[in-house]
Amino acid sequence: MVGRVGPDSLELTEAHRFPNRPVRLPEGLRWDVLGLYAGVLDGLRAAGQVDSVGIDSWAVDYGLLDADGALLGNPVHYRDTRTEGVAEKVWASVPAEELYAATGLQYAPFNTLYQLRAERLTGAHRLLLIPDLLTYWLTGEQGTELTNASTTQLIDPRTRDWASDLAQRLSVDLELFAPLRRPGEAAGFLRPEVLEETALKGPVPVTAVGSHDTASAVAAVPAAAGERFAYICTGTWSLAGLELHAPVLTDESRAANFTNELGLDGTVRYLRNIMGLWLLQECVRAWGDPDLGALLLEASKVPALRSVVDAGDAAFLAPGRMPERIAEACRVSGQPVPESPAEITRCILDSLALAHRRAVADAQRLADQPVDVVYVVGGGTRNALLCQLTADACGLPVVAGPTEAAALGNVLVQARPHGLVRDLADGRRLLTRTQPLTRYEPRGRADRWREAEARLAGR
Ligand code: LRH
Repeated sequence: MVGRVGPDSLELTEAHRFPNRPVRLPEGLRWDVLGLYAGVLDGLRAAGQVDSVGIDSWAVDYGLLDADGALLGNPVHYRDTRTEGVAEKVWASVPAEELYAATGLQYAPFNTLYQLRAERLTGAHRLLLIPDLLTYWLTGEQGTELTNASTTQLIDPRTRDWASDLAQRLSVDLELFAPLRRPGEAAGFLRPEVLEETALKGPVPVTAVGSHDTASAVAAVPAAAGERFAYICTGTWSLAGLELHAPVLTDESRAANFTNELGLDGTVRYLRNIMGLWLLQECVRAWGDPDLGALLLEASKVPALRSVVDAGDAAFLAPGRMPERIAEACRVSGQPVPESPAEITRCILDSLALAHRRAVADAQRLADQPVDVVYVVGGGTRNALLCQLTADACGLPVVAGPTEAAALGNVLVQARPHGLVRDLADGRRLLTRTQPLTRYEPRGRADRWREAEARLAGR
């Protein structure tokens, strides 16, 4: 994506798009990270001359480098099964309560900390999270960007630095990680070979951004200063919660599985992971990629809330057989079993809206921070039915947009050292003035959502 930022303008254009296809090998699910890097180079070539480059990606995953800086094997996908049963081993050394008090991170089987427990570290001298790995290949310089580092479960959200005592207790060698760098800091320059391959003229600086895609997406929530808002970053995942100025580390918050990831300018992303459109993406893949617009139209005509599943359930994490798994979840909870693609799609969208409702309500309660509006950003903003259902379920207006929130949040941070954007609030002002947004008012009966919620809770 190429961003153009001026004092009163912000434009994004797509230079190049390529699929990110995980690969199933006999040893497990892996990322094709060389393919991704090649895609990045193609993108830079297609973009043409730029003043700055910044990289963000999904969280928690990493590549290991040997003493010469060469990649040791294909990075493991966080949906791989290697972390099954690993958390319990970690909790035997440090109980889950203590882990949460020290890091504020939700339990997810794929947190880097658990992955490391399942890792063979022989010969590994350095661990680089995915965006840091791509940045290293572009610049030759190694660093660990803070917002993404906060998803490793090795960062203390109060000090915004490594949780060294915890690492020591768990025998994690923090020397594996390159020094922390913060969004807005310089991350090097494109290497001469990269310039040659992309036909760009140097020097081209690379800037550390909120390299966790969700940090960048939250930075692009077009809220006004002083507004009381919740956000939902929708895409493969739904990340729903609040922006706070201090972490919530209570045991109640842990039990509700809320996470305290780090955002820009000293903020905390207090949110819950919900399976998101992954549920639909996997079904669509199983159905041989039917026309999505037609499917959503049909789904809008299916009666609402007939069957719902728990869209926060880690049972939906792994790929494969998704229509069957959803139907099965409805069957075992004694609800009508959705059969046609339209019925299953409706079940997924109702379930996501319900999970959004629960997360937005729980976050307000746990952080004691009420809201008046829900901002929905990311790929799911294209799904009008999901946005409307989310407004209905939350009983709050939804403001949807921008769709390319992560890319915009990324670009806004790069614009800072150029003097074009001062801070988070300034970036958001620019977004509100320049990005098309759609408002959805809540409709329908709130008691129907309460009933569906009770149905799930009573499983
Ligand atoms: C979204 C995301 C999310 C993480 C998950 C692994 O892309 O970064 O914030 O929890 O991927």
